Amino acid sequence: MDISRDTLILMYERMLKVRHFEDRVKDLFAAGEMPGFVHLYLGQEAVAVGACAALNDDDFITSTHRGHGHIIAKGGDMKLMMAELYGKVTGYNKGKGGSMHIADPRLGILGANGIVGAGLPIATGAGLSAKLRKSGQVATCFFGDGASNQGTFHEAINIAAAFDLPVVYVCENNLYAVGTRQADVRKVEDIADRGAGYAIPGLAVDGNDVIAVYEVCREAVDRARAGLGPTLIECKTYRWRTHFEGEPDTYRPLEEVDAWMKREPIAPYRKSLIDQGVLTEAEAGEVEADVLKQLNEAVEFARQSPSPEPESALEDLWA
Ligand SMILES: Cc1ncc(C[n+]2csc(CCOP(=O)(O)OP(=O)(O)O)c2C)c(N)n1
Ligand SMILES: [Mg+2]
Repeated sequence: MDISRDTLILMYERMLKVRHFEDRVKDLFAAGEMPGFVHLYLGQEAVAVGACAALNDDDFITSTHRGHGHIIAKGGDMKLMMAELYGKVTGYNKGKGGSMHIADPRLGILGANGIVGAGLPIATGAGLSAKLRKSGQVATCFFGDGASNQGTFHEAINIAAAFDLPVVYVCENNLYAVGTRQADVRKVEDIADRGAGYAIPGLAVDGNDVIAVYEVCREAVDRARAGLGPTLIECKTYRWRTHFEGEPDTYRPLEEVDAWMKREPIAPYRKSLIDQGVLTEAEAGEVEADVLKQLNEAVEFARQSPSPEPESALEDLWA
């Protein structure tokens, strides 16, 4: 598949943004600078970035409780995200939503979501809306292996298949739902095989290979835009951290974590870009330095922003 130089570099930059953003949030959360809960996306960068690079700016995504990576990958603003995590009035939701409720309708980001499986019907509705309006838009739905055992998965994909809706269902199979190992609660090996139950394509892909994710998603997006209906894509990946920050890591063999961390997605991609002459070593370093500069600015912006006034607590509750 032909992939433009701009797209190749964008994917490198966005994966670095996700990696550094999450790494910094890990430290800031541990230092007690942020309230609430954070679920980090470290290790899964190639999924969000590969899938979103196949979308246009006005296409939709739905996200999950582990949403920072999806939001950055769709072009979300790190300053507004960081301020939201700090609970500041300058954040995406004026500091009232926190990590699990970040949305940006201008970028087609229909929201992170603390309810497991809730993004599936929302993305399906966005697909139905696009079809009825003949807008040509596509909705990509991110969800976990755990969510694929929820009723919403089956209901949403059934109706999307029956109506040929322009939706790409991207399952991030990171082997666990909190501390439950998926092999203990699911009989099928590949979640992708469940596509057969709805007569739609179901494809499994290495979720740590950004090019593989991009290619399979672009084909699914093209299919969706052509009116040929939804696709189910299972990305095999792993989360490096525990389910949420602060939870003890007692349920995973250390060797398993180590083995997956050795298969990290960014360094080999960077090497391949340099080997192919897409970027020089120096240019690759400049991209990373610029990401770190933007991130430092986002943290300073968040720290220096004011908290919401108590009187505003009941504003913005209804739309
Ligand atoms: C409807 C619902 N059930 C249970 C929970 C509690 N919960 C939060 S995340 C999670 C696991 C989700 O696992 P998965 O879908 O694999 O996503 P991952 O955390 O691995 O990214 C559970 C059970 C919830 N938030 N919502
Ligand atoms: Mg999971």
